[in-house]
Amino acid sequence: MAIEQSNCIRRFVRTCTDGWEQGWHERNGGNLTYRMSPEDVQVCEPYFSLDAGDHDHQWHDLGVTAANMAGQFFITTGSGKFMRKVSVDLEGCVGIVEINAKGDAWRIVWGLRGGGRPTSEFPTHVMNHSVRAEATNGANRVIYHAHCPNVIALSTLIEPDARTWSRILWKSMTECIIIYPEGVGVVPWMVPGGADIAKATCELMKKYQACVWTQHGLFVSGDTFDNAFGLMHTIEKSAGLYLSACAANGGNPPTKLISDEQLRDVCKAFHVSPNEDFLD
Ligand code: 2HA
Ligand code: ZN
Repeated sequence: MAIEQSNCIRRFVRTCTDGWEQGWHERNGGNLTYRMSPEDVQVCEPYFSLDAGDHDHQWHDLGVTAANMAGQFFITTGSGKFMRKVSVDLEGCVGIVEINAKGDAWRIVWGLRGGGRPTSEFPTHVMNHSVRAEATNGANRVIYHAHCPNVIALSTLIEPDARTWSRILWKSMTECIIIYPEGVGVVPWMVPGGADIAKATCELMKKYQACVWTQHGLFVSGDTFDNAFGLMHTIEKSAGLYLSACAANGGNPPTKLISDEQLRDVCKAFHVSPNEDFLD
């Protein structure tokens, strides 16, 4: 077997390709990380290497500390790498990174050949893995960031407010509230790749599975690649439906959005508890 055939790498690559095909990843836009299970590590370990020459093998400061991520291994897209190229140049675009025993440094153990580094959002991803693992009792393994065009367009029109966003998204497509009954968090416009956006996102991800990054895109989590991708897709589609309905209505908000009562009925039928703060 080659490492390319492992389930975790196959699913990682498929997610990158799916996101590219959706039009979410212009140039080097977006990034994906996966926290490997012990079985994943066992399957991939024979391919790990700490020899100089294959890739940078030094420990590097993470810039933050995530104690519950100590000793974990992550598959990550590389800084400046293109999602479009992941399926054709896996070892150049993607790496496996180990977190040290203190949870404050990383080193590459596989991939990112030719001097590659983990995504510029790696500290943000690791901090959010830490928060989501805590919030889901270890179930969450995927953090995914994409430049979804409809979400970005909508963020240029409405206030960066979680209640406003959640209501619009829930009310534009019936099954949204089943997928994210807690709603979505919203991070106001911030410089990407820094400590501030990492902290702001982490604070919100204690409560939400997904956060809008105003005029930038979407940041989601999930237990599996399918669920993280599906959440991204559901939110992006709903934002697009709202925008098309506004356009079809001469630029005015749609007149027949799903009512609060209907949202409650859906929740009842599907046994989910909505975030009551966001319902009238
Ligand atoms: O990886 O999308 O937010 C490039 C980005 C940073
Ligand atoms: Zn981005």
